[in-house]
Amino acid sequence: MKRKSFNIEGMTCAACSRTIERSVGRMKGVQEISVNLATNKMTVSFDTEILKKSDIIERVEKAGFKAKEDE
Ligand code: 9UX
Repeated sequence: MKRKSFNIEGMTCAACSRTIERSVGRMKGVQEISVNLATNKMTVSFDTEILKKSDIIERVEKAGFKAKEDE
C-alpha cells in the first residue's frame, strides 16, 4: 500500500471534488481517497500490486480534470 499526493486542475465546485472521489474511489485497489477543493490536492492510498500512479491519473482525466503527481 502506498500513499500519494496529486495536484488537480479544473475543479471549481464541491461537486467536482465529489465526482473525483467517487470515480477514483470505485477503482479496484484504492483503499482511501480524499480531495481537497481549496488546495487542489488529492491524496490516494492504493495497492501498488493492482494500480499504478498513471492509472489513477488517467481516471481523473477521464472524469474531466487534469492530475499531476506532487513532487
Ligand atoms: Mo459544477 Mo464543478 O458544474 O465543475 S461540478 S462547477
